[in-house]
Amino acid sequence: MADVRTNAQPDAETVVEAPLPPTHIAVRREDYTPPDWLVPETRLDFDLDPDRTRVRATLAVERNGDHSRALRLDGDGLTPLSVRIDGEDARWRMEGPALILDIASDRATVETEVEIRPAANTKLMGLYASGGMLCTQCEAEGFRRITFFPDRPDVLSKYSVRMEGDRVRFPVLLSNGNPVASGEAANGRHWAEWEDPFPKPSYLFALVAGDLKPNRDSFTTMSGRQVDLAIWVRGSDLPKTAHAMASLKQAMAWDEKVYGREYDLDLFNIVAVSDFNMGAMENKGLNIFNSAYVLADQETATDGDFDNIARVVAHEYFHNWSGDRVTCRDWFQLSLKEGFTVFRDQSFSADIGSAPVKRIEDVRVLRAAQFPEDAGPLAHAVRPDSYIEIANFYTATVYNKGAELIRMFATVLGPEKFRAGTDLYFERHDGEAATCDDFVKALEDASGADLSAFKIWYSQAGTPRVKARIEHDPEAKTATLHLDQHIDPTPGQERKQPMPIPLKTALVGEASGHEICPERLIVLDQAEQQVAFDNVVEAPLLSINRDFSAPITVEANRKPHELERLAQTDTDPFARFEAIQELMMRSLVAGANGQDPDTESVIRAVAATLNSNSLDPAFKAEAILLPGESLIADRMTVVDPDAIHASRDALRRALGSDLRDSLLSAHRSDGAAGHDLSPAAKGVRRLRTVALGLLAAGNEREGASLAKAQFDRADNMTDRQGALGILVSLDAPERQAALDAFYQRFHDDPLVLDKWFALQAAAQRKDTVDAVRQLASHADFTMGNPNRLRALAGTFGVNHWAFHSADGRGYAFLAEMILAADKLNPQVAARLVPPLGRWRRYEAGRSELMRQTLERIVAARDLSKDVFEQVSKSLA
Ligand code: 0A1
Ligand code: ZN
Repeated sequence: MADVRTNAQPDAETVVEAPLPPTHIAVRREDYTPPDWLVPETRLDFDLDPDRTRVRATLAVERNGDHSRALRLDGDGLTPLSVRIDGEDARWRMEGPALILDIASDRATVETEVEIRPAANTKLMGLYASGGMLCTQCEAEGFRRITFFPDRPDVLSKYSVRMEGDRVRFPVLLSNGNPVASGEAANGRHWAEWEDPFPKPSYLFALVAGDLKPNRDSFTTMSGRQVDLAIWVRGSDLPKTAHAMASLKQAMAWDEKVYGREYDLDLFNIVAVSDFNMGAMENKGLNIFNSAYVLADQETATDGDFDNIARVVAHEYFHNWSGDRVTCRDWFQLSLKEGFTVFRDQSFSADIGSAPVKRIEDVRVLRAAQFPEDAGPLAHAVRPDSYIEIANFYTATVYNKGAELIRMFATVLGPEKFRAGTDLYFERHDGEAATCDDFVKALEDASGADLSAFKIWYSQAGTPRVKARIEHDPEAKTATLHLDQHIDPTPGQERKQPMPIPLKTALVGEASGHEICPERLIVLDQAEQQVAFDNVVEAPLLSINRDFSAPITVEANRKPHELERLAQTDTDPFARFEAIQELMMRSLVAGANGQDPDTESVIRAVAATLNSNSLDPAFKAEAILLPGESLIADRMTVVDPDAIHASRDALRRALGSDLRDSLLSAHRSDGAAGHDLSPAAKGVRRLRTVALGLLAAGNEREGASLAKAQFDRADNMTDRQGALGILVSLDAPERQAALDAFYQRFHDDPLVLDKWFALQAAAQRKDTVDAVRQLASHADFTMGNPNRLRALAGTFGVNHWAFHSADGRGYAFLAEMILAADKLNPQVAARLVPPLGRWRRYEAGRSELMRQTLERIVAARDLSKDVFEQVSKSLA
């Protein structure tokens, strides 16, 4: 039955059935129209209580343009308790979840009142309870779960907020902007008022009420203003906030220096919450963080955790300009703020750490998360054309490929013109809701460059595959580079156009090892293209897509010995990394296909890297780490997970035993005190564990005892987790001993306990599927906490070999988790689906089991639209 409720016609008989807004139907980009009504001012009044919170909203509304359409206020699960227009009780009706008001005048004051139940909000969207506090998450469409509002990013409003709540339970009351007043109220309650002078879309609204303690600091901006900073956490977590605070100040200084962006309020608050669907949220002046991206100390956080905190703190802070001051017109433009902001946080991390290693890490993430997206049933463009549930589009494509797109603009324009372009973008669109086209236009206008050809990167999905072949004419001392590009069809895009692909390219002399033709930027923009090189004085080796200048895959006709040579001589660190990885990949794919894996060339290349005196340990660690099993799967026509695992295992064993001495000395290398977070010390620790992993592959007994020794001696979580991560995959008594010791020591720390779950879900063992099932019944497991669910089910889903157990038990387990989680938190449940989605690529037995599993999920009753979209698209 259509969900039509109204106050004007309370009798069911007389209710005219309005068409139900279809919920599982796609929203399309081409249907965008400007808002019918604007809301220049919004006043919110919260009477806070976990069980029943009253929300009164007073909206100053203004007709936008010449039309007579009603005012439509989005709602989600809300029932109006009262609706007033200009102070009078008003007639209203519901269309599905939305509140519809007919307003005759062009301006009006609309007041609504609703009651919501934060403690019962398991979706963690809107106002919800977490660890005794109340907090909000509104992006993308959570605000409509708090109050009726035109909940779309192009309706910008100035907010003033009053909240009242129990003084003991909620001593701290925060919202966006600046505090303007506070006081005591009756019955042990108190109140606070906040005002945000910057108009913002509803998705940036935030409120926090809880018993929190601040780590306070301050930052003086480039124009000499003092900004008060505070990171709010539970009192016992205060000692773990130093790194986040230091990162925040670094990020503020960096954005001034690199982008000329100054912070604009006098106050910047960060709050850590334990239950959060994503990483963090950039609400204006009041960022809300998953505690995993705030809390860290040497004992409980790894180097990777510290890096992630700096990255996410910077990311959210950078959104103040790329997202808040200039926001998105509609959700199809999501990459306008996310791709750009990821690019900004990547550049920041590169600047404060090791740039080459950061670039390798970023490409690793892209290949692991985005390339599979582009190659599977959920492929979509950086600027998608349609969605059923926008929460499903916070993807590696929108974020990470979006960042690569911005990086290509920066590469093509060069740093000065790119900066002029971003300056113009911020200036031109300050206070507006903009589009991806606006961004490109600003870059073009400021630089004089024509970037129109590059816009196809926003609209065309799929990863281009570039074939490259170099032909040398020794007589003429010339070389010709033959390039062609191809993109496989993706859903809804059968035919692909050639894309402009910026390729940083150089030629390296095979004999001399010198760069004989210096790096140049080639833009491949045809299906096929040839590029001439002069002065090619010796046989050349092709160094292409240096620094990963384009998000593509390259198939170059390079022989193993040429790759080996490049791995030792290429002056571009990324290209050097690529050469060795390509060598490994070819060996692994050959092995998995039952062909000769040519292990010798890999062993020589790894040995040369390990023993090099000029390479730093962090780079060595990245270079000698074998490509993961899913990456190998991406290279196979028909995926056989057992064959891939066997091939990878064999290569690791060979490396471990043949290079034992070099690996041992890398493992033992010193110079990394546990508290030392310098890039150099992190590199030493990283190599220590990567080497240990190979040693354990070569000799399980020796590996187990070395790993246990590292575990027992560790004075930091990096070494401890690294050792445990190796032990969990071994059949050794040290394994259980270490797992138990870890649990005993850390079971009271939820973030560390997440690691304990995740490490076991990642174990390379036949019985991992049984282990995860048992862990799902562990007393410390809960589906209600997204971090815990991801640690177990999310990690297991990407444990290629274990998940793809031939009997289908891995699929069955994940399906159970998805269906159970969907009842509580659809957003998080939907994010578990993609590993099942690639069923077409697997060998027949698994493929059929995966498909059946998806069918079973989609047949479930009351499936959320989040999971419905992911599963139905995976089956289509
Ligand atoms: N804009 C945030 C990501 C984010 C998106 C949706 C959320 O809802 C649960 C939460 C956070 C960012 O890019 O950091
Ligand atoms: Zn973001």
